[in-house]
Amino acid sequence: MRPKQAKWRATLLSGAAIALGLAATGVAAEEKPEGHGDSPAAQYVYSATTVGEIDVELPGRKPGDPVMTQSEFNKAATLYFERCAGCHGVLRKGATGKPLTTDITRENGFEYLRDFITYGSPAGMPNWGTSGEMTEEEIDMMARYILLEPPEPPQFGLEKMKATWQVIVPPEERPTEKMNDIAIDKLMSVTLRDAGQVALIDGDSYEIVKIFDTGYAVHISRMSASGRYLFTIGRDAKVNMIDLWMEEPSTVATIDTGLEARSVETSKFEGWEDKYAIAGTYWPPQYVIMDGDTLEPLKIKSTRGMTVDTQEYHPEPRVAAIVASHYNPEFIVNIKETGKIQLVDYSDIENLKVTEIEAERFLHDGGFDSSGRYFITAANARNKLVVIDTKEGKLVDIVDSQGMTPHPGRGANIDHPEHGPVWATSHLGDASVSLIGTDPEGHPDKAWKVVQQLWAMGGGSLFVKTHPDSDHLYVDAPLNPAAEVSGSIAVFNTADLTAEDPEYKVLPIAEWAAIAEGQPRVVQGEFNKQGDEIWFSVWNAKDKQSALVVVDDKTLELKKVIKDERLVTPTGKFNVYNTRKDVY
Ligand code: DHE
Repeated sequence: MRPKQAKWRATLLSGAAIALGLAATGVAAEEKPEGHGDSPAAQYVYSATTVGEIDVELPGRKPGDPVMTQSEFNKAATLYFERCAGCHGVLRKGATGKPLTTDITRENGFEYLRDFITYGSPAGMPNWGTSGEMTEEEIDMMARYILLEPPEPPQFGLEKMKATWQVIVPPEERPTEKMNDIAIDKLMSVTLRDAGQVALIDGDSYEIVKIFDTGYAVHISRMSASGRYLFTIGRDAKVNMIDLWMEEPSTVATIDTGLEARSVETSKFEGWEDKYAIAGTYWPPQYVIMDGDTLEPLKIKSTRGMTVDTQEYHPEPRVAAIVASHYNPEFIVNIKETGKIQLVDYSDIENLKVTEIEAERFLHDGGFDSSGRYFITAANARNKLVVIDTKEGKLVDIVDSQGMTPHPGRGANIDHPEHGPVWATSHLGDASVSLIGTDPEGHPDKAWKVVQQLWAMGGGSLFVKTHPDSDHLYVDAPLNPAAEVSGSIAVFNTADLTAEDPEYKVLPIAEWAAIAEGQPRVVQGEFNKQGDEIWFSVWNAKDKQSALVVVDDKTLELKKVIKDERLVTPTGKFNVYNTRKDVY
């Protein structure tokens, strides 16, 4: 039960960066490279699902262009945006994968491209053909498609945003005090991914309070600082603003902020509570600051610019995690492909001041240390953790996470018996959990260093979780290929971390959920407000039963299984109190 790093690196590395090695002309295509396409990292590649739905226009035919009909071009574009854009970029200029611009693809030619897509490469390109994921016909079409100039999805400026913006209940018609007897801080907002909904679940009775229609494949929920408004963002960049004070909590405003998105946040600095909201988009590459009462779009800022290392222009740097500073009136915005973190000062948005911090490319998710001062975020494709001092507005350090593809979610803060305050992340590509010291004053020799590595069940982990009142660190592995691992949770006792090789207990969460059909994955623990129980999603296919499993944090025993036919594909869960106060 203790796979060591080397073994897991060997088996999972191949898919960690799906890079089409076209620049290396002459590299022979191989028979099915082991593990391609079915490694955890390969399953966790961004899919531009909404962009994939837009109609694109076949470019005018030039001499030497492959023959393609408009309908084939549309189909190929959808396939490209959904399967390939995550690594090679929407505009094919390259991201974690190599560029696929026509100067490169045309030099390689149709047969080469067709074989490359069919067989993959040892550098990380999946074997789309031999794995059965694309038909011969689709591959033929895709090889022709990438010989043509890429279509560019539309931009999304103020006019378009305003055209989608709806204030369903204006602020003056909303209550001035809480009108219901719901224990708001105890609510759990649960993403129902494939239903495009969120469920609000009562933290005491486990009853569903209400289900809301939100954006397509909704991604996360965030709370306004006061705890009154809940914001959700769909993959289609739709933001919903839900007023939890109304007699029946309801959506009071919505807006489309672009075509693809993953992040939303609200202003939290003292004196600015609930004043602004911000949404970051994958396409177009930009973020928008909105009025915190109505979602009126106020300021849009493009993220296009130079990469941090090679200082080359990048046309589509996506916005990854956004958090709100507790020390300054600032949003902290991760810009993925350029590797920059922007501190966006919202105290005067007409004269917007942005501090741009040089970090590391491929920034993804992250969270605060226990003091709320330091933001620690993963540059996952570079195996690095970047530390930002949000009080001073500076880069503190860039730390090697010592594992393969760190994926912290918001991370987990532990008071370590030997090393003092530490922050934890697990990894997508191996079984390790890295603990880094976060107390530069009390433990200066440990600060911003990996002070300990733990070994959990296996690769494919996405989220770790604890709570200030808990003695446990929970580690999931939803993308692990083995069903018994992806259906379980590893739990470390944080008081026992001084042992030479700390053991973990395995909680068979999927088994406890007793779901007859499918192979559900167990994902993302979230504590309740009191910190005495943790909820897990048992995430099954859309047409199969899913569940939420509640575990007693003190006894590690099953407390409750929540099943309801409306709980379709539950993934992320956000307790109102913990989310608004950044407790994790
Ligand atoms: Fe997420 C957070 C992006 C796939 C569940 N996800 C985030 C954040 C980003 C992101 C940028 C941080 C938001 C923030 O803090 O502001 N996620 C992406 C992707 O690009 C990716 C890899 C592929 C895609 O096309 O979307 C992706 N994510 C997934 C999933 O497949 C998950 C497991 C299930 C789902 O619902 O889609 C998933 N992501 C989550 C969750 C969080 C998240 C639950 C918030 C965790 C938290 O505790 O804060």
